[in-house]
Amino acid sequence: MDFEQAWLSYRKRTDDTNRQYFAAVYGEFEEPVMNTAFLEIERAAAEILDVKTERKRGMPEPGATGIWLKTDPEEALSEEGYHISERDGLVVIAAGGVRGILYGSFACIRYLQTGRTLRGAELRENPSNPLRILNHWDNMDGSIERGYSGKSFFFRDQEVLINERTVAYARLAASVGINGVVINNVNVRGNATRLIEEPYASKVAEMAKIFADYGIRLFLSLNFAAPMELGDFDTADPLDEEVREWWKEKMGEVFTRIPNLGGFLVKADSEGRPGPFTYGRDHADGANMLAEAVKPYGGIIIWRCFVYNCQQDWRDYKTDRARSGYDNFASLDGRFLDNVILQVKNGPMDFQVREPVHPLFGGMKETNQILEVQIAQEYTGQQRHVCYLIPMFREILAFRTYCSETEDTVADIVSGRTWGNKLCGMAAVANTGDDVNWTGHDMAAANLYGFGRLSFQTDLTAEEIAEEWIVCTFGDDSEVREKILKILMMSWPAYEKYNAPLGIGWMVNPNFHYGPSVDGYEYSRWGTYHRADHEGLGVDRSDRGTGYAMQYNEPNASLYNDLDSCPDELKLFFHHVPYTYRLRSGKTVLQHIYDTHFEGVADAEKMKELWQSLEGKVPERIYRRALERLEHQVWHAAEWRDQINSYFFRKTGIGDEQGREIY
Ligand code: GCW
Repeated sequence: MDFEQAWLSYRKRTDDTNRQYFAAVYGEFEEPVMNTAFLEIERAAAEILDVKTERKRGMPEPGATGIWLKTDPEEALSEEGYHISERDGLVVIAAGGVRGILYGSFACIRYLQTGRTLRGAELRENPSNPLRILNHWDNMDGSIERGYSGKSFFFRDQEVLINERTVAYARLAASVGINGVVINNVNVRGNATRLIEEPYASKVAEMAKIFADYGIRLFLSLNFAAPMELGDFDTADPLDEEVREWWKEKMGEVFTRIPNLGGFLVKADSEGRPGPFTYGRDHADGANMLAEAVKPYGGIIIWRCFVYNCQQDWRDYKTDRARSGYDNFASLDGRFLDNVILQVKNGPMDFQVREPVHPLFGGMKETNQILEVQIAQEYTGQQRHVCYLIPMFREILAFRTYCSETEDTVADIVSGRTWGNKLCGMAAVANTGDDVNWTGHDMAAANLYGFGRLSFQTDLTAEEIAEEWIVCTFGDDSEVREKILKILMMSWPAYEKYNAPLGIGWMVNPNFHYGPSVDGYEYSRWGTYHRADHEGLGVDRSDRGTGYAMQYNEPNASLYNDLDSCPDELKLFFHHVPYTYRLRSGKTVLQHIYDTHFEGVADAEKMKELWQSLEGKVPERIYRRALERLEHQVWHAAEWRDQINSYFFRKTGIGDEQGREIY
């Protein structure tokens, strides 16, 4: 099987002070996750230290050295939390539950990978977010919606695929703290609707077992119209008694067949998918019907809020796609059952390189919420451009919503700190496929690694996460570390610079969402406009325009509503402004566009040069693969620069203050 181990490709370390600990592991290993923890420690010890680990049942004798895996309800730890402490040659990994033991074990392995000694170690972690989920948009024919790293490793030719890669994937996910995985596309079509039935369900159960051994719960995306497609109903009305009965029975079957199933993710009434609207019902009716049916089995329903009118008339200046999430869901606050979670994209549009934070965060007080981000780089360079997204996610998490006096950030809300709820967390649309390196661009693995680490430990900085990933992946040569860190940290700002300016977004080729096309979506039905004319551009979302800004709590509403106080980077998202308007930076909008587009390309060149200076210091195959992409990125960034700059030069007739070439 042709795949690498990404950050778990262990390299030897000879000069290690950690050998003594890894020679013996104490504990009870019957429970499958405990057994996994042992096997992982054993494997790391063999591959990194050349040490053979002995499995020792029970408690260590006084004076013994090694690692003791100890579930300990006495410790002030959540079920997934762990406490690592070393004294006199014995490392104790104490945890609230078996998954905590597994995460603690991977944390110990990170000590090895990053060359830190466990002597005197003292580390206590409780995960920040209860749910840390990857959403795969994989289809049963093996394709992946918005997939940029090859084909699905979950499905092939309408079959569920289980092989070595399944386990390798579970290891990668668990090693960074992922505890939930949705294996199929939210657009549930064709045979995917049947995943809840035989013959598929038994295969899904087999996969769920593999994941369960790594502390991960498997989820499926569900087709709201299943009663019509699988049953013989002519309705899927959530208030129809027979439909409700059908779901209850169906869920009884599914959870019996797939005992480790976590529940379901649902995209309803969105981009042509069926949902409760057809029957004059609302999202609470829809979600609650399913929640009731899965409740007896401890299942949860994750209901997406990506609901908007995708049949808009571009001539219509009043309808605003950005408003739709809030308009559809905010008034339903308090109506969802407690095993329903609303999953909200980070911004109100769709994963653009820059968007304001979605106003549903802080807009609902009695509803469980998951923050959905996208590490599949649909709009951020499709894993051909480097774009390290963790700095963006950190900004989103730190956003103050003003929904309460304290603990009001997005991180507070989705961790459960604000309202005290337990079902909440973070989800990422995954960036994996069956490419040999999992993520197409080798650098994109930093987003996969980073999402897991950040969702587990939200207080880690983007730099800390990047450095950890670099050292685990490439070793700890200081030049390699510094240069790759530099590339990663400059990559999102660079992408933003040569992309659509100042928060407006969407200047991409329709459908594929790759490459510049300023008017690509301007006269379409998707609600994604920049409204550029010869005088200015941007969408008026203030109270004089669509009113979107007023969906925020104060003082955010006023901050965005007012042209001058609105932050530069979001100016065109909230306002239609003249090209000659001076930003807070002192530059005119037009000159800002020119400057950032020239800078963005220079940044891309810089990233390529930094990488080239590492030739011979990183593995040759990785060097080549990434170089090819960086070369493409430089070329493609120039394409972005020249199309965007020329477009605005032609619209305005105003040249660049510095006289640089515009076409
Ligand atoms: O970003 C859009 C994508 C669709 C996707 C949709 C969604 C799965 O272009 O491909 O569909 O979002 O999030 O549901």
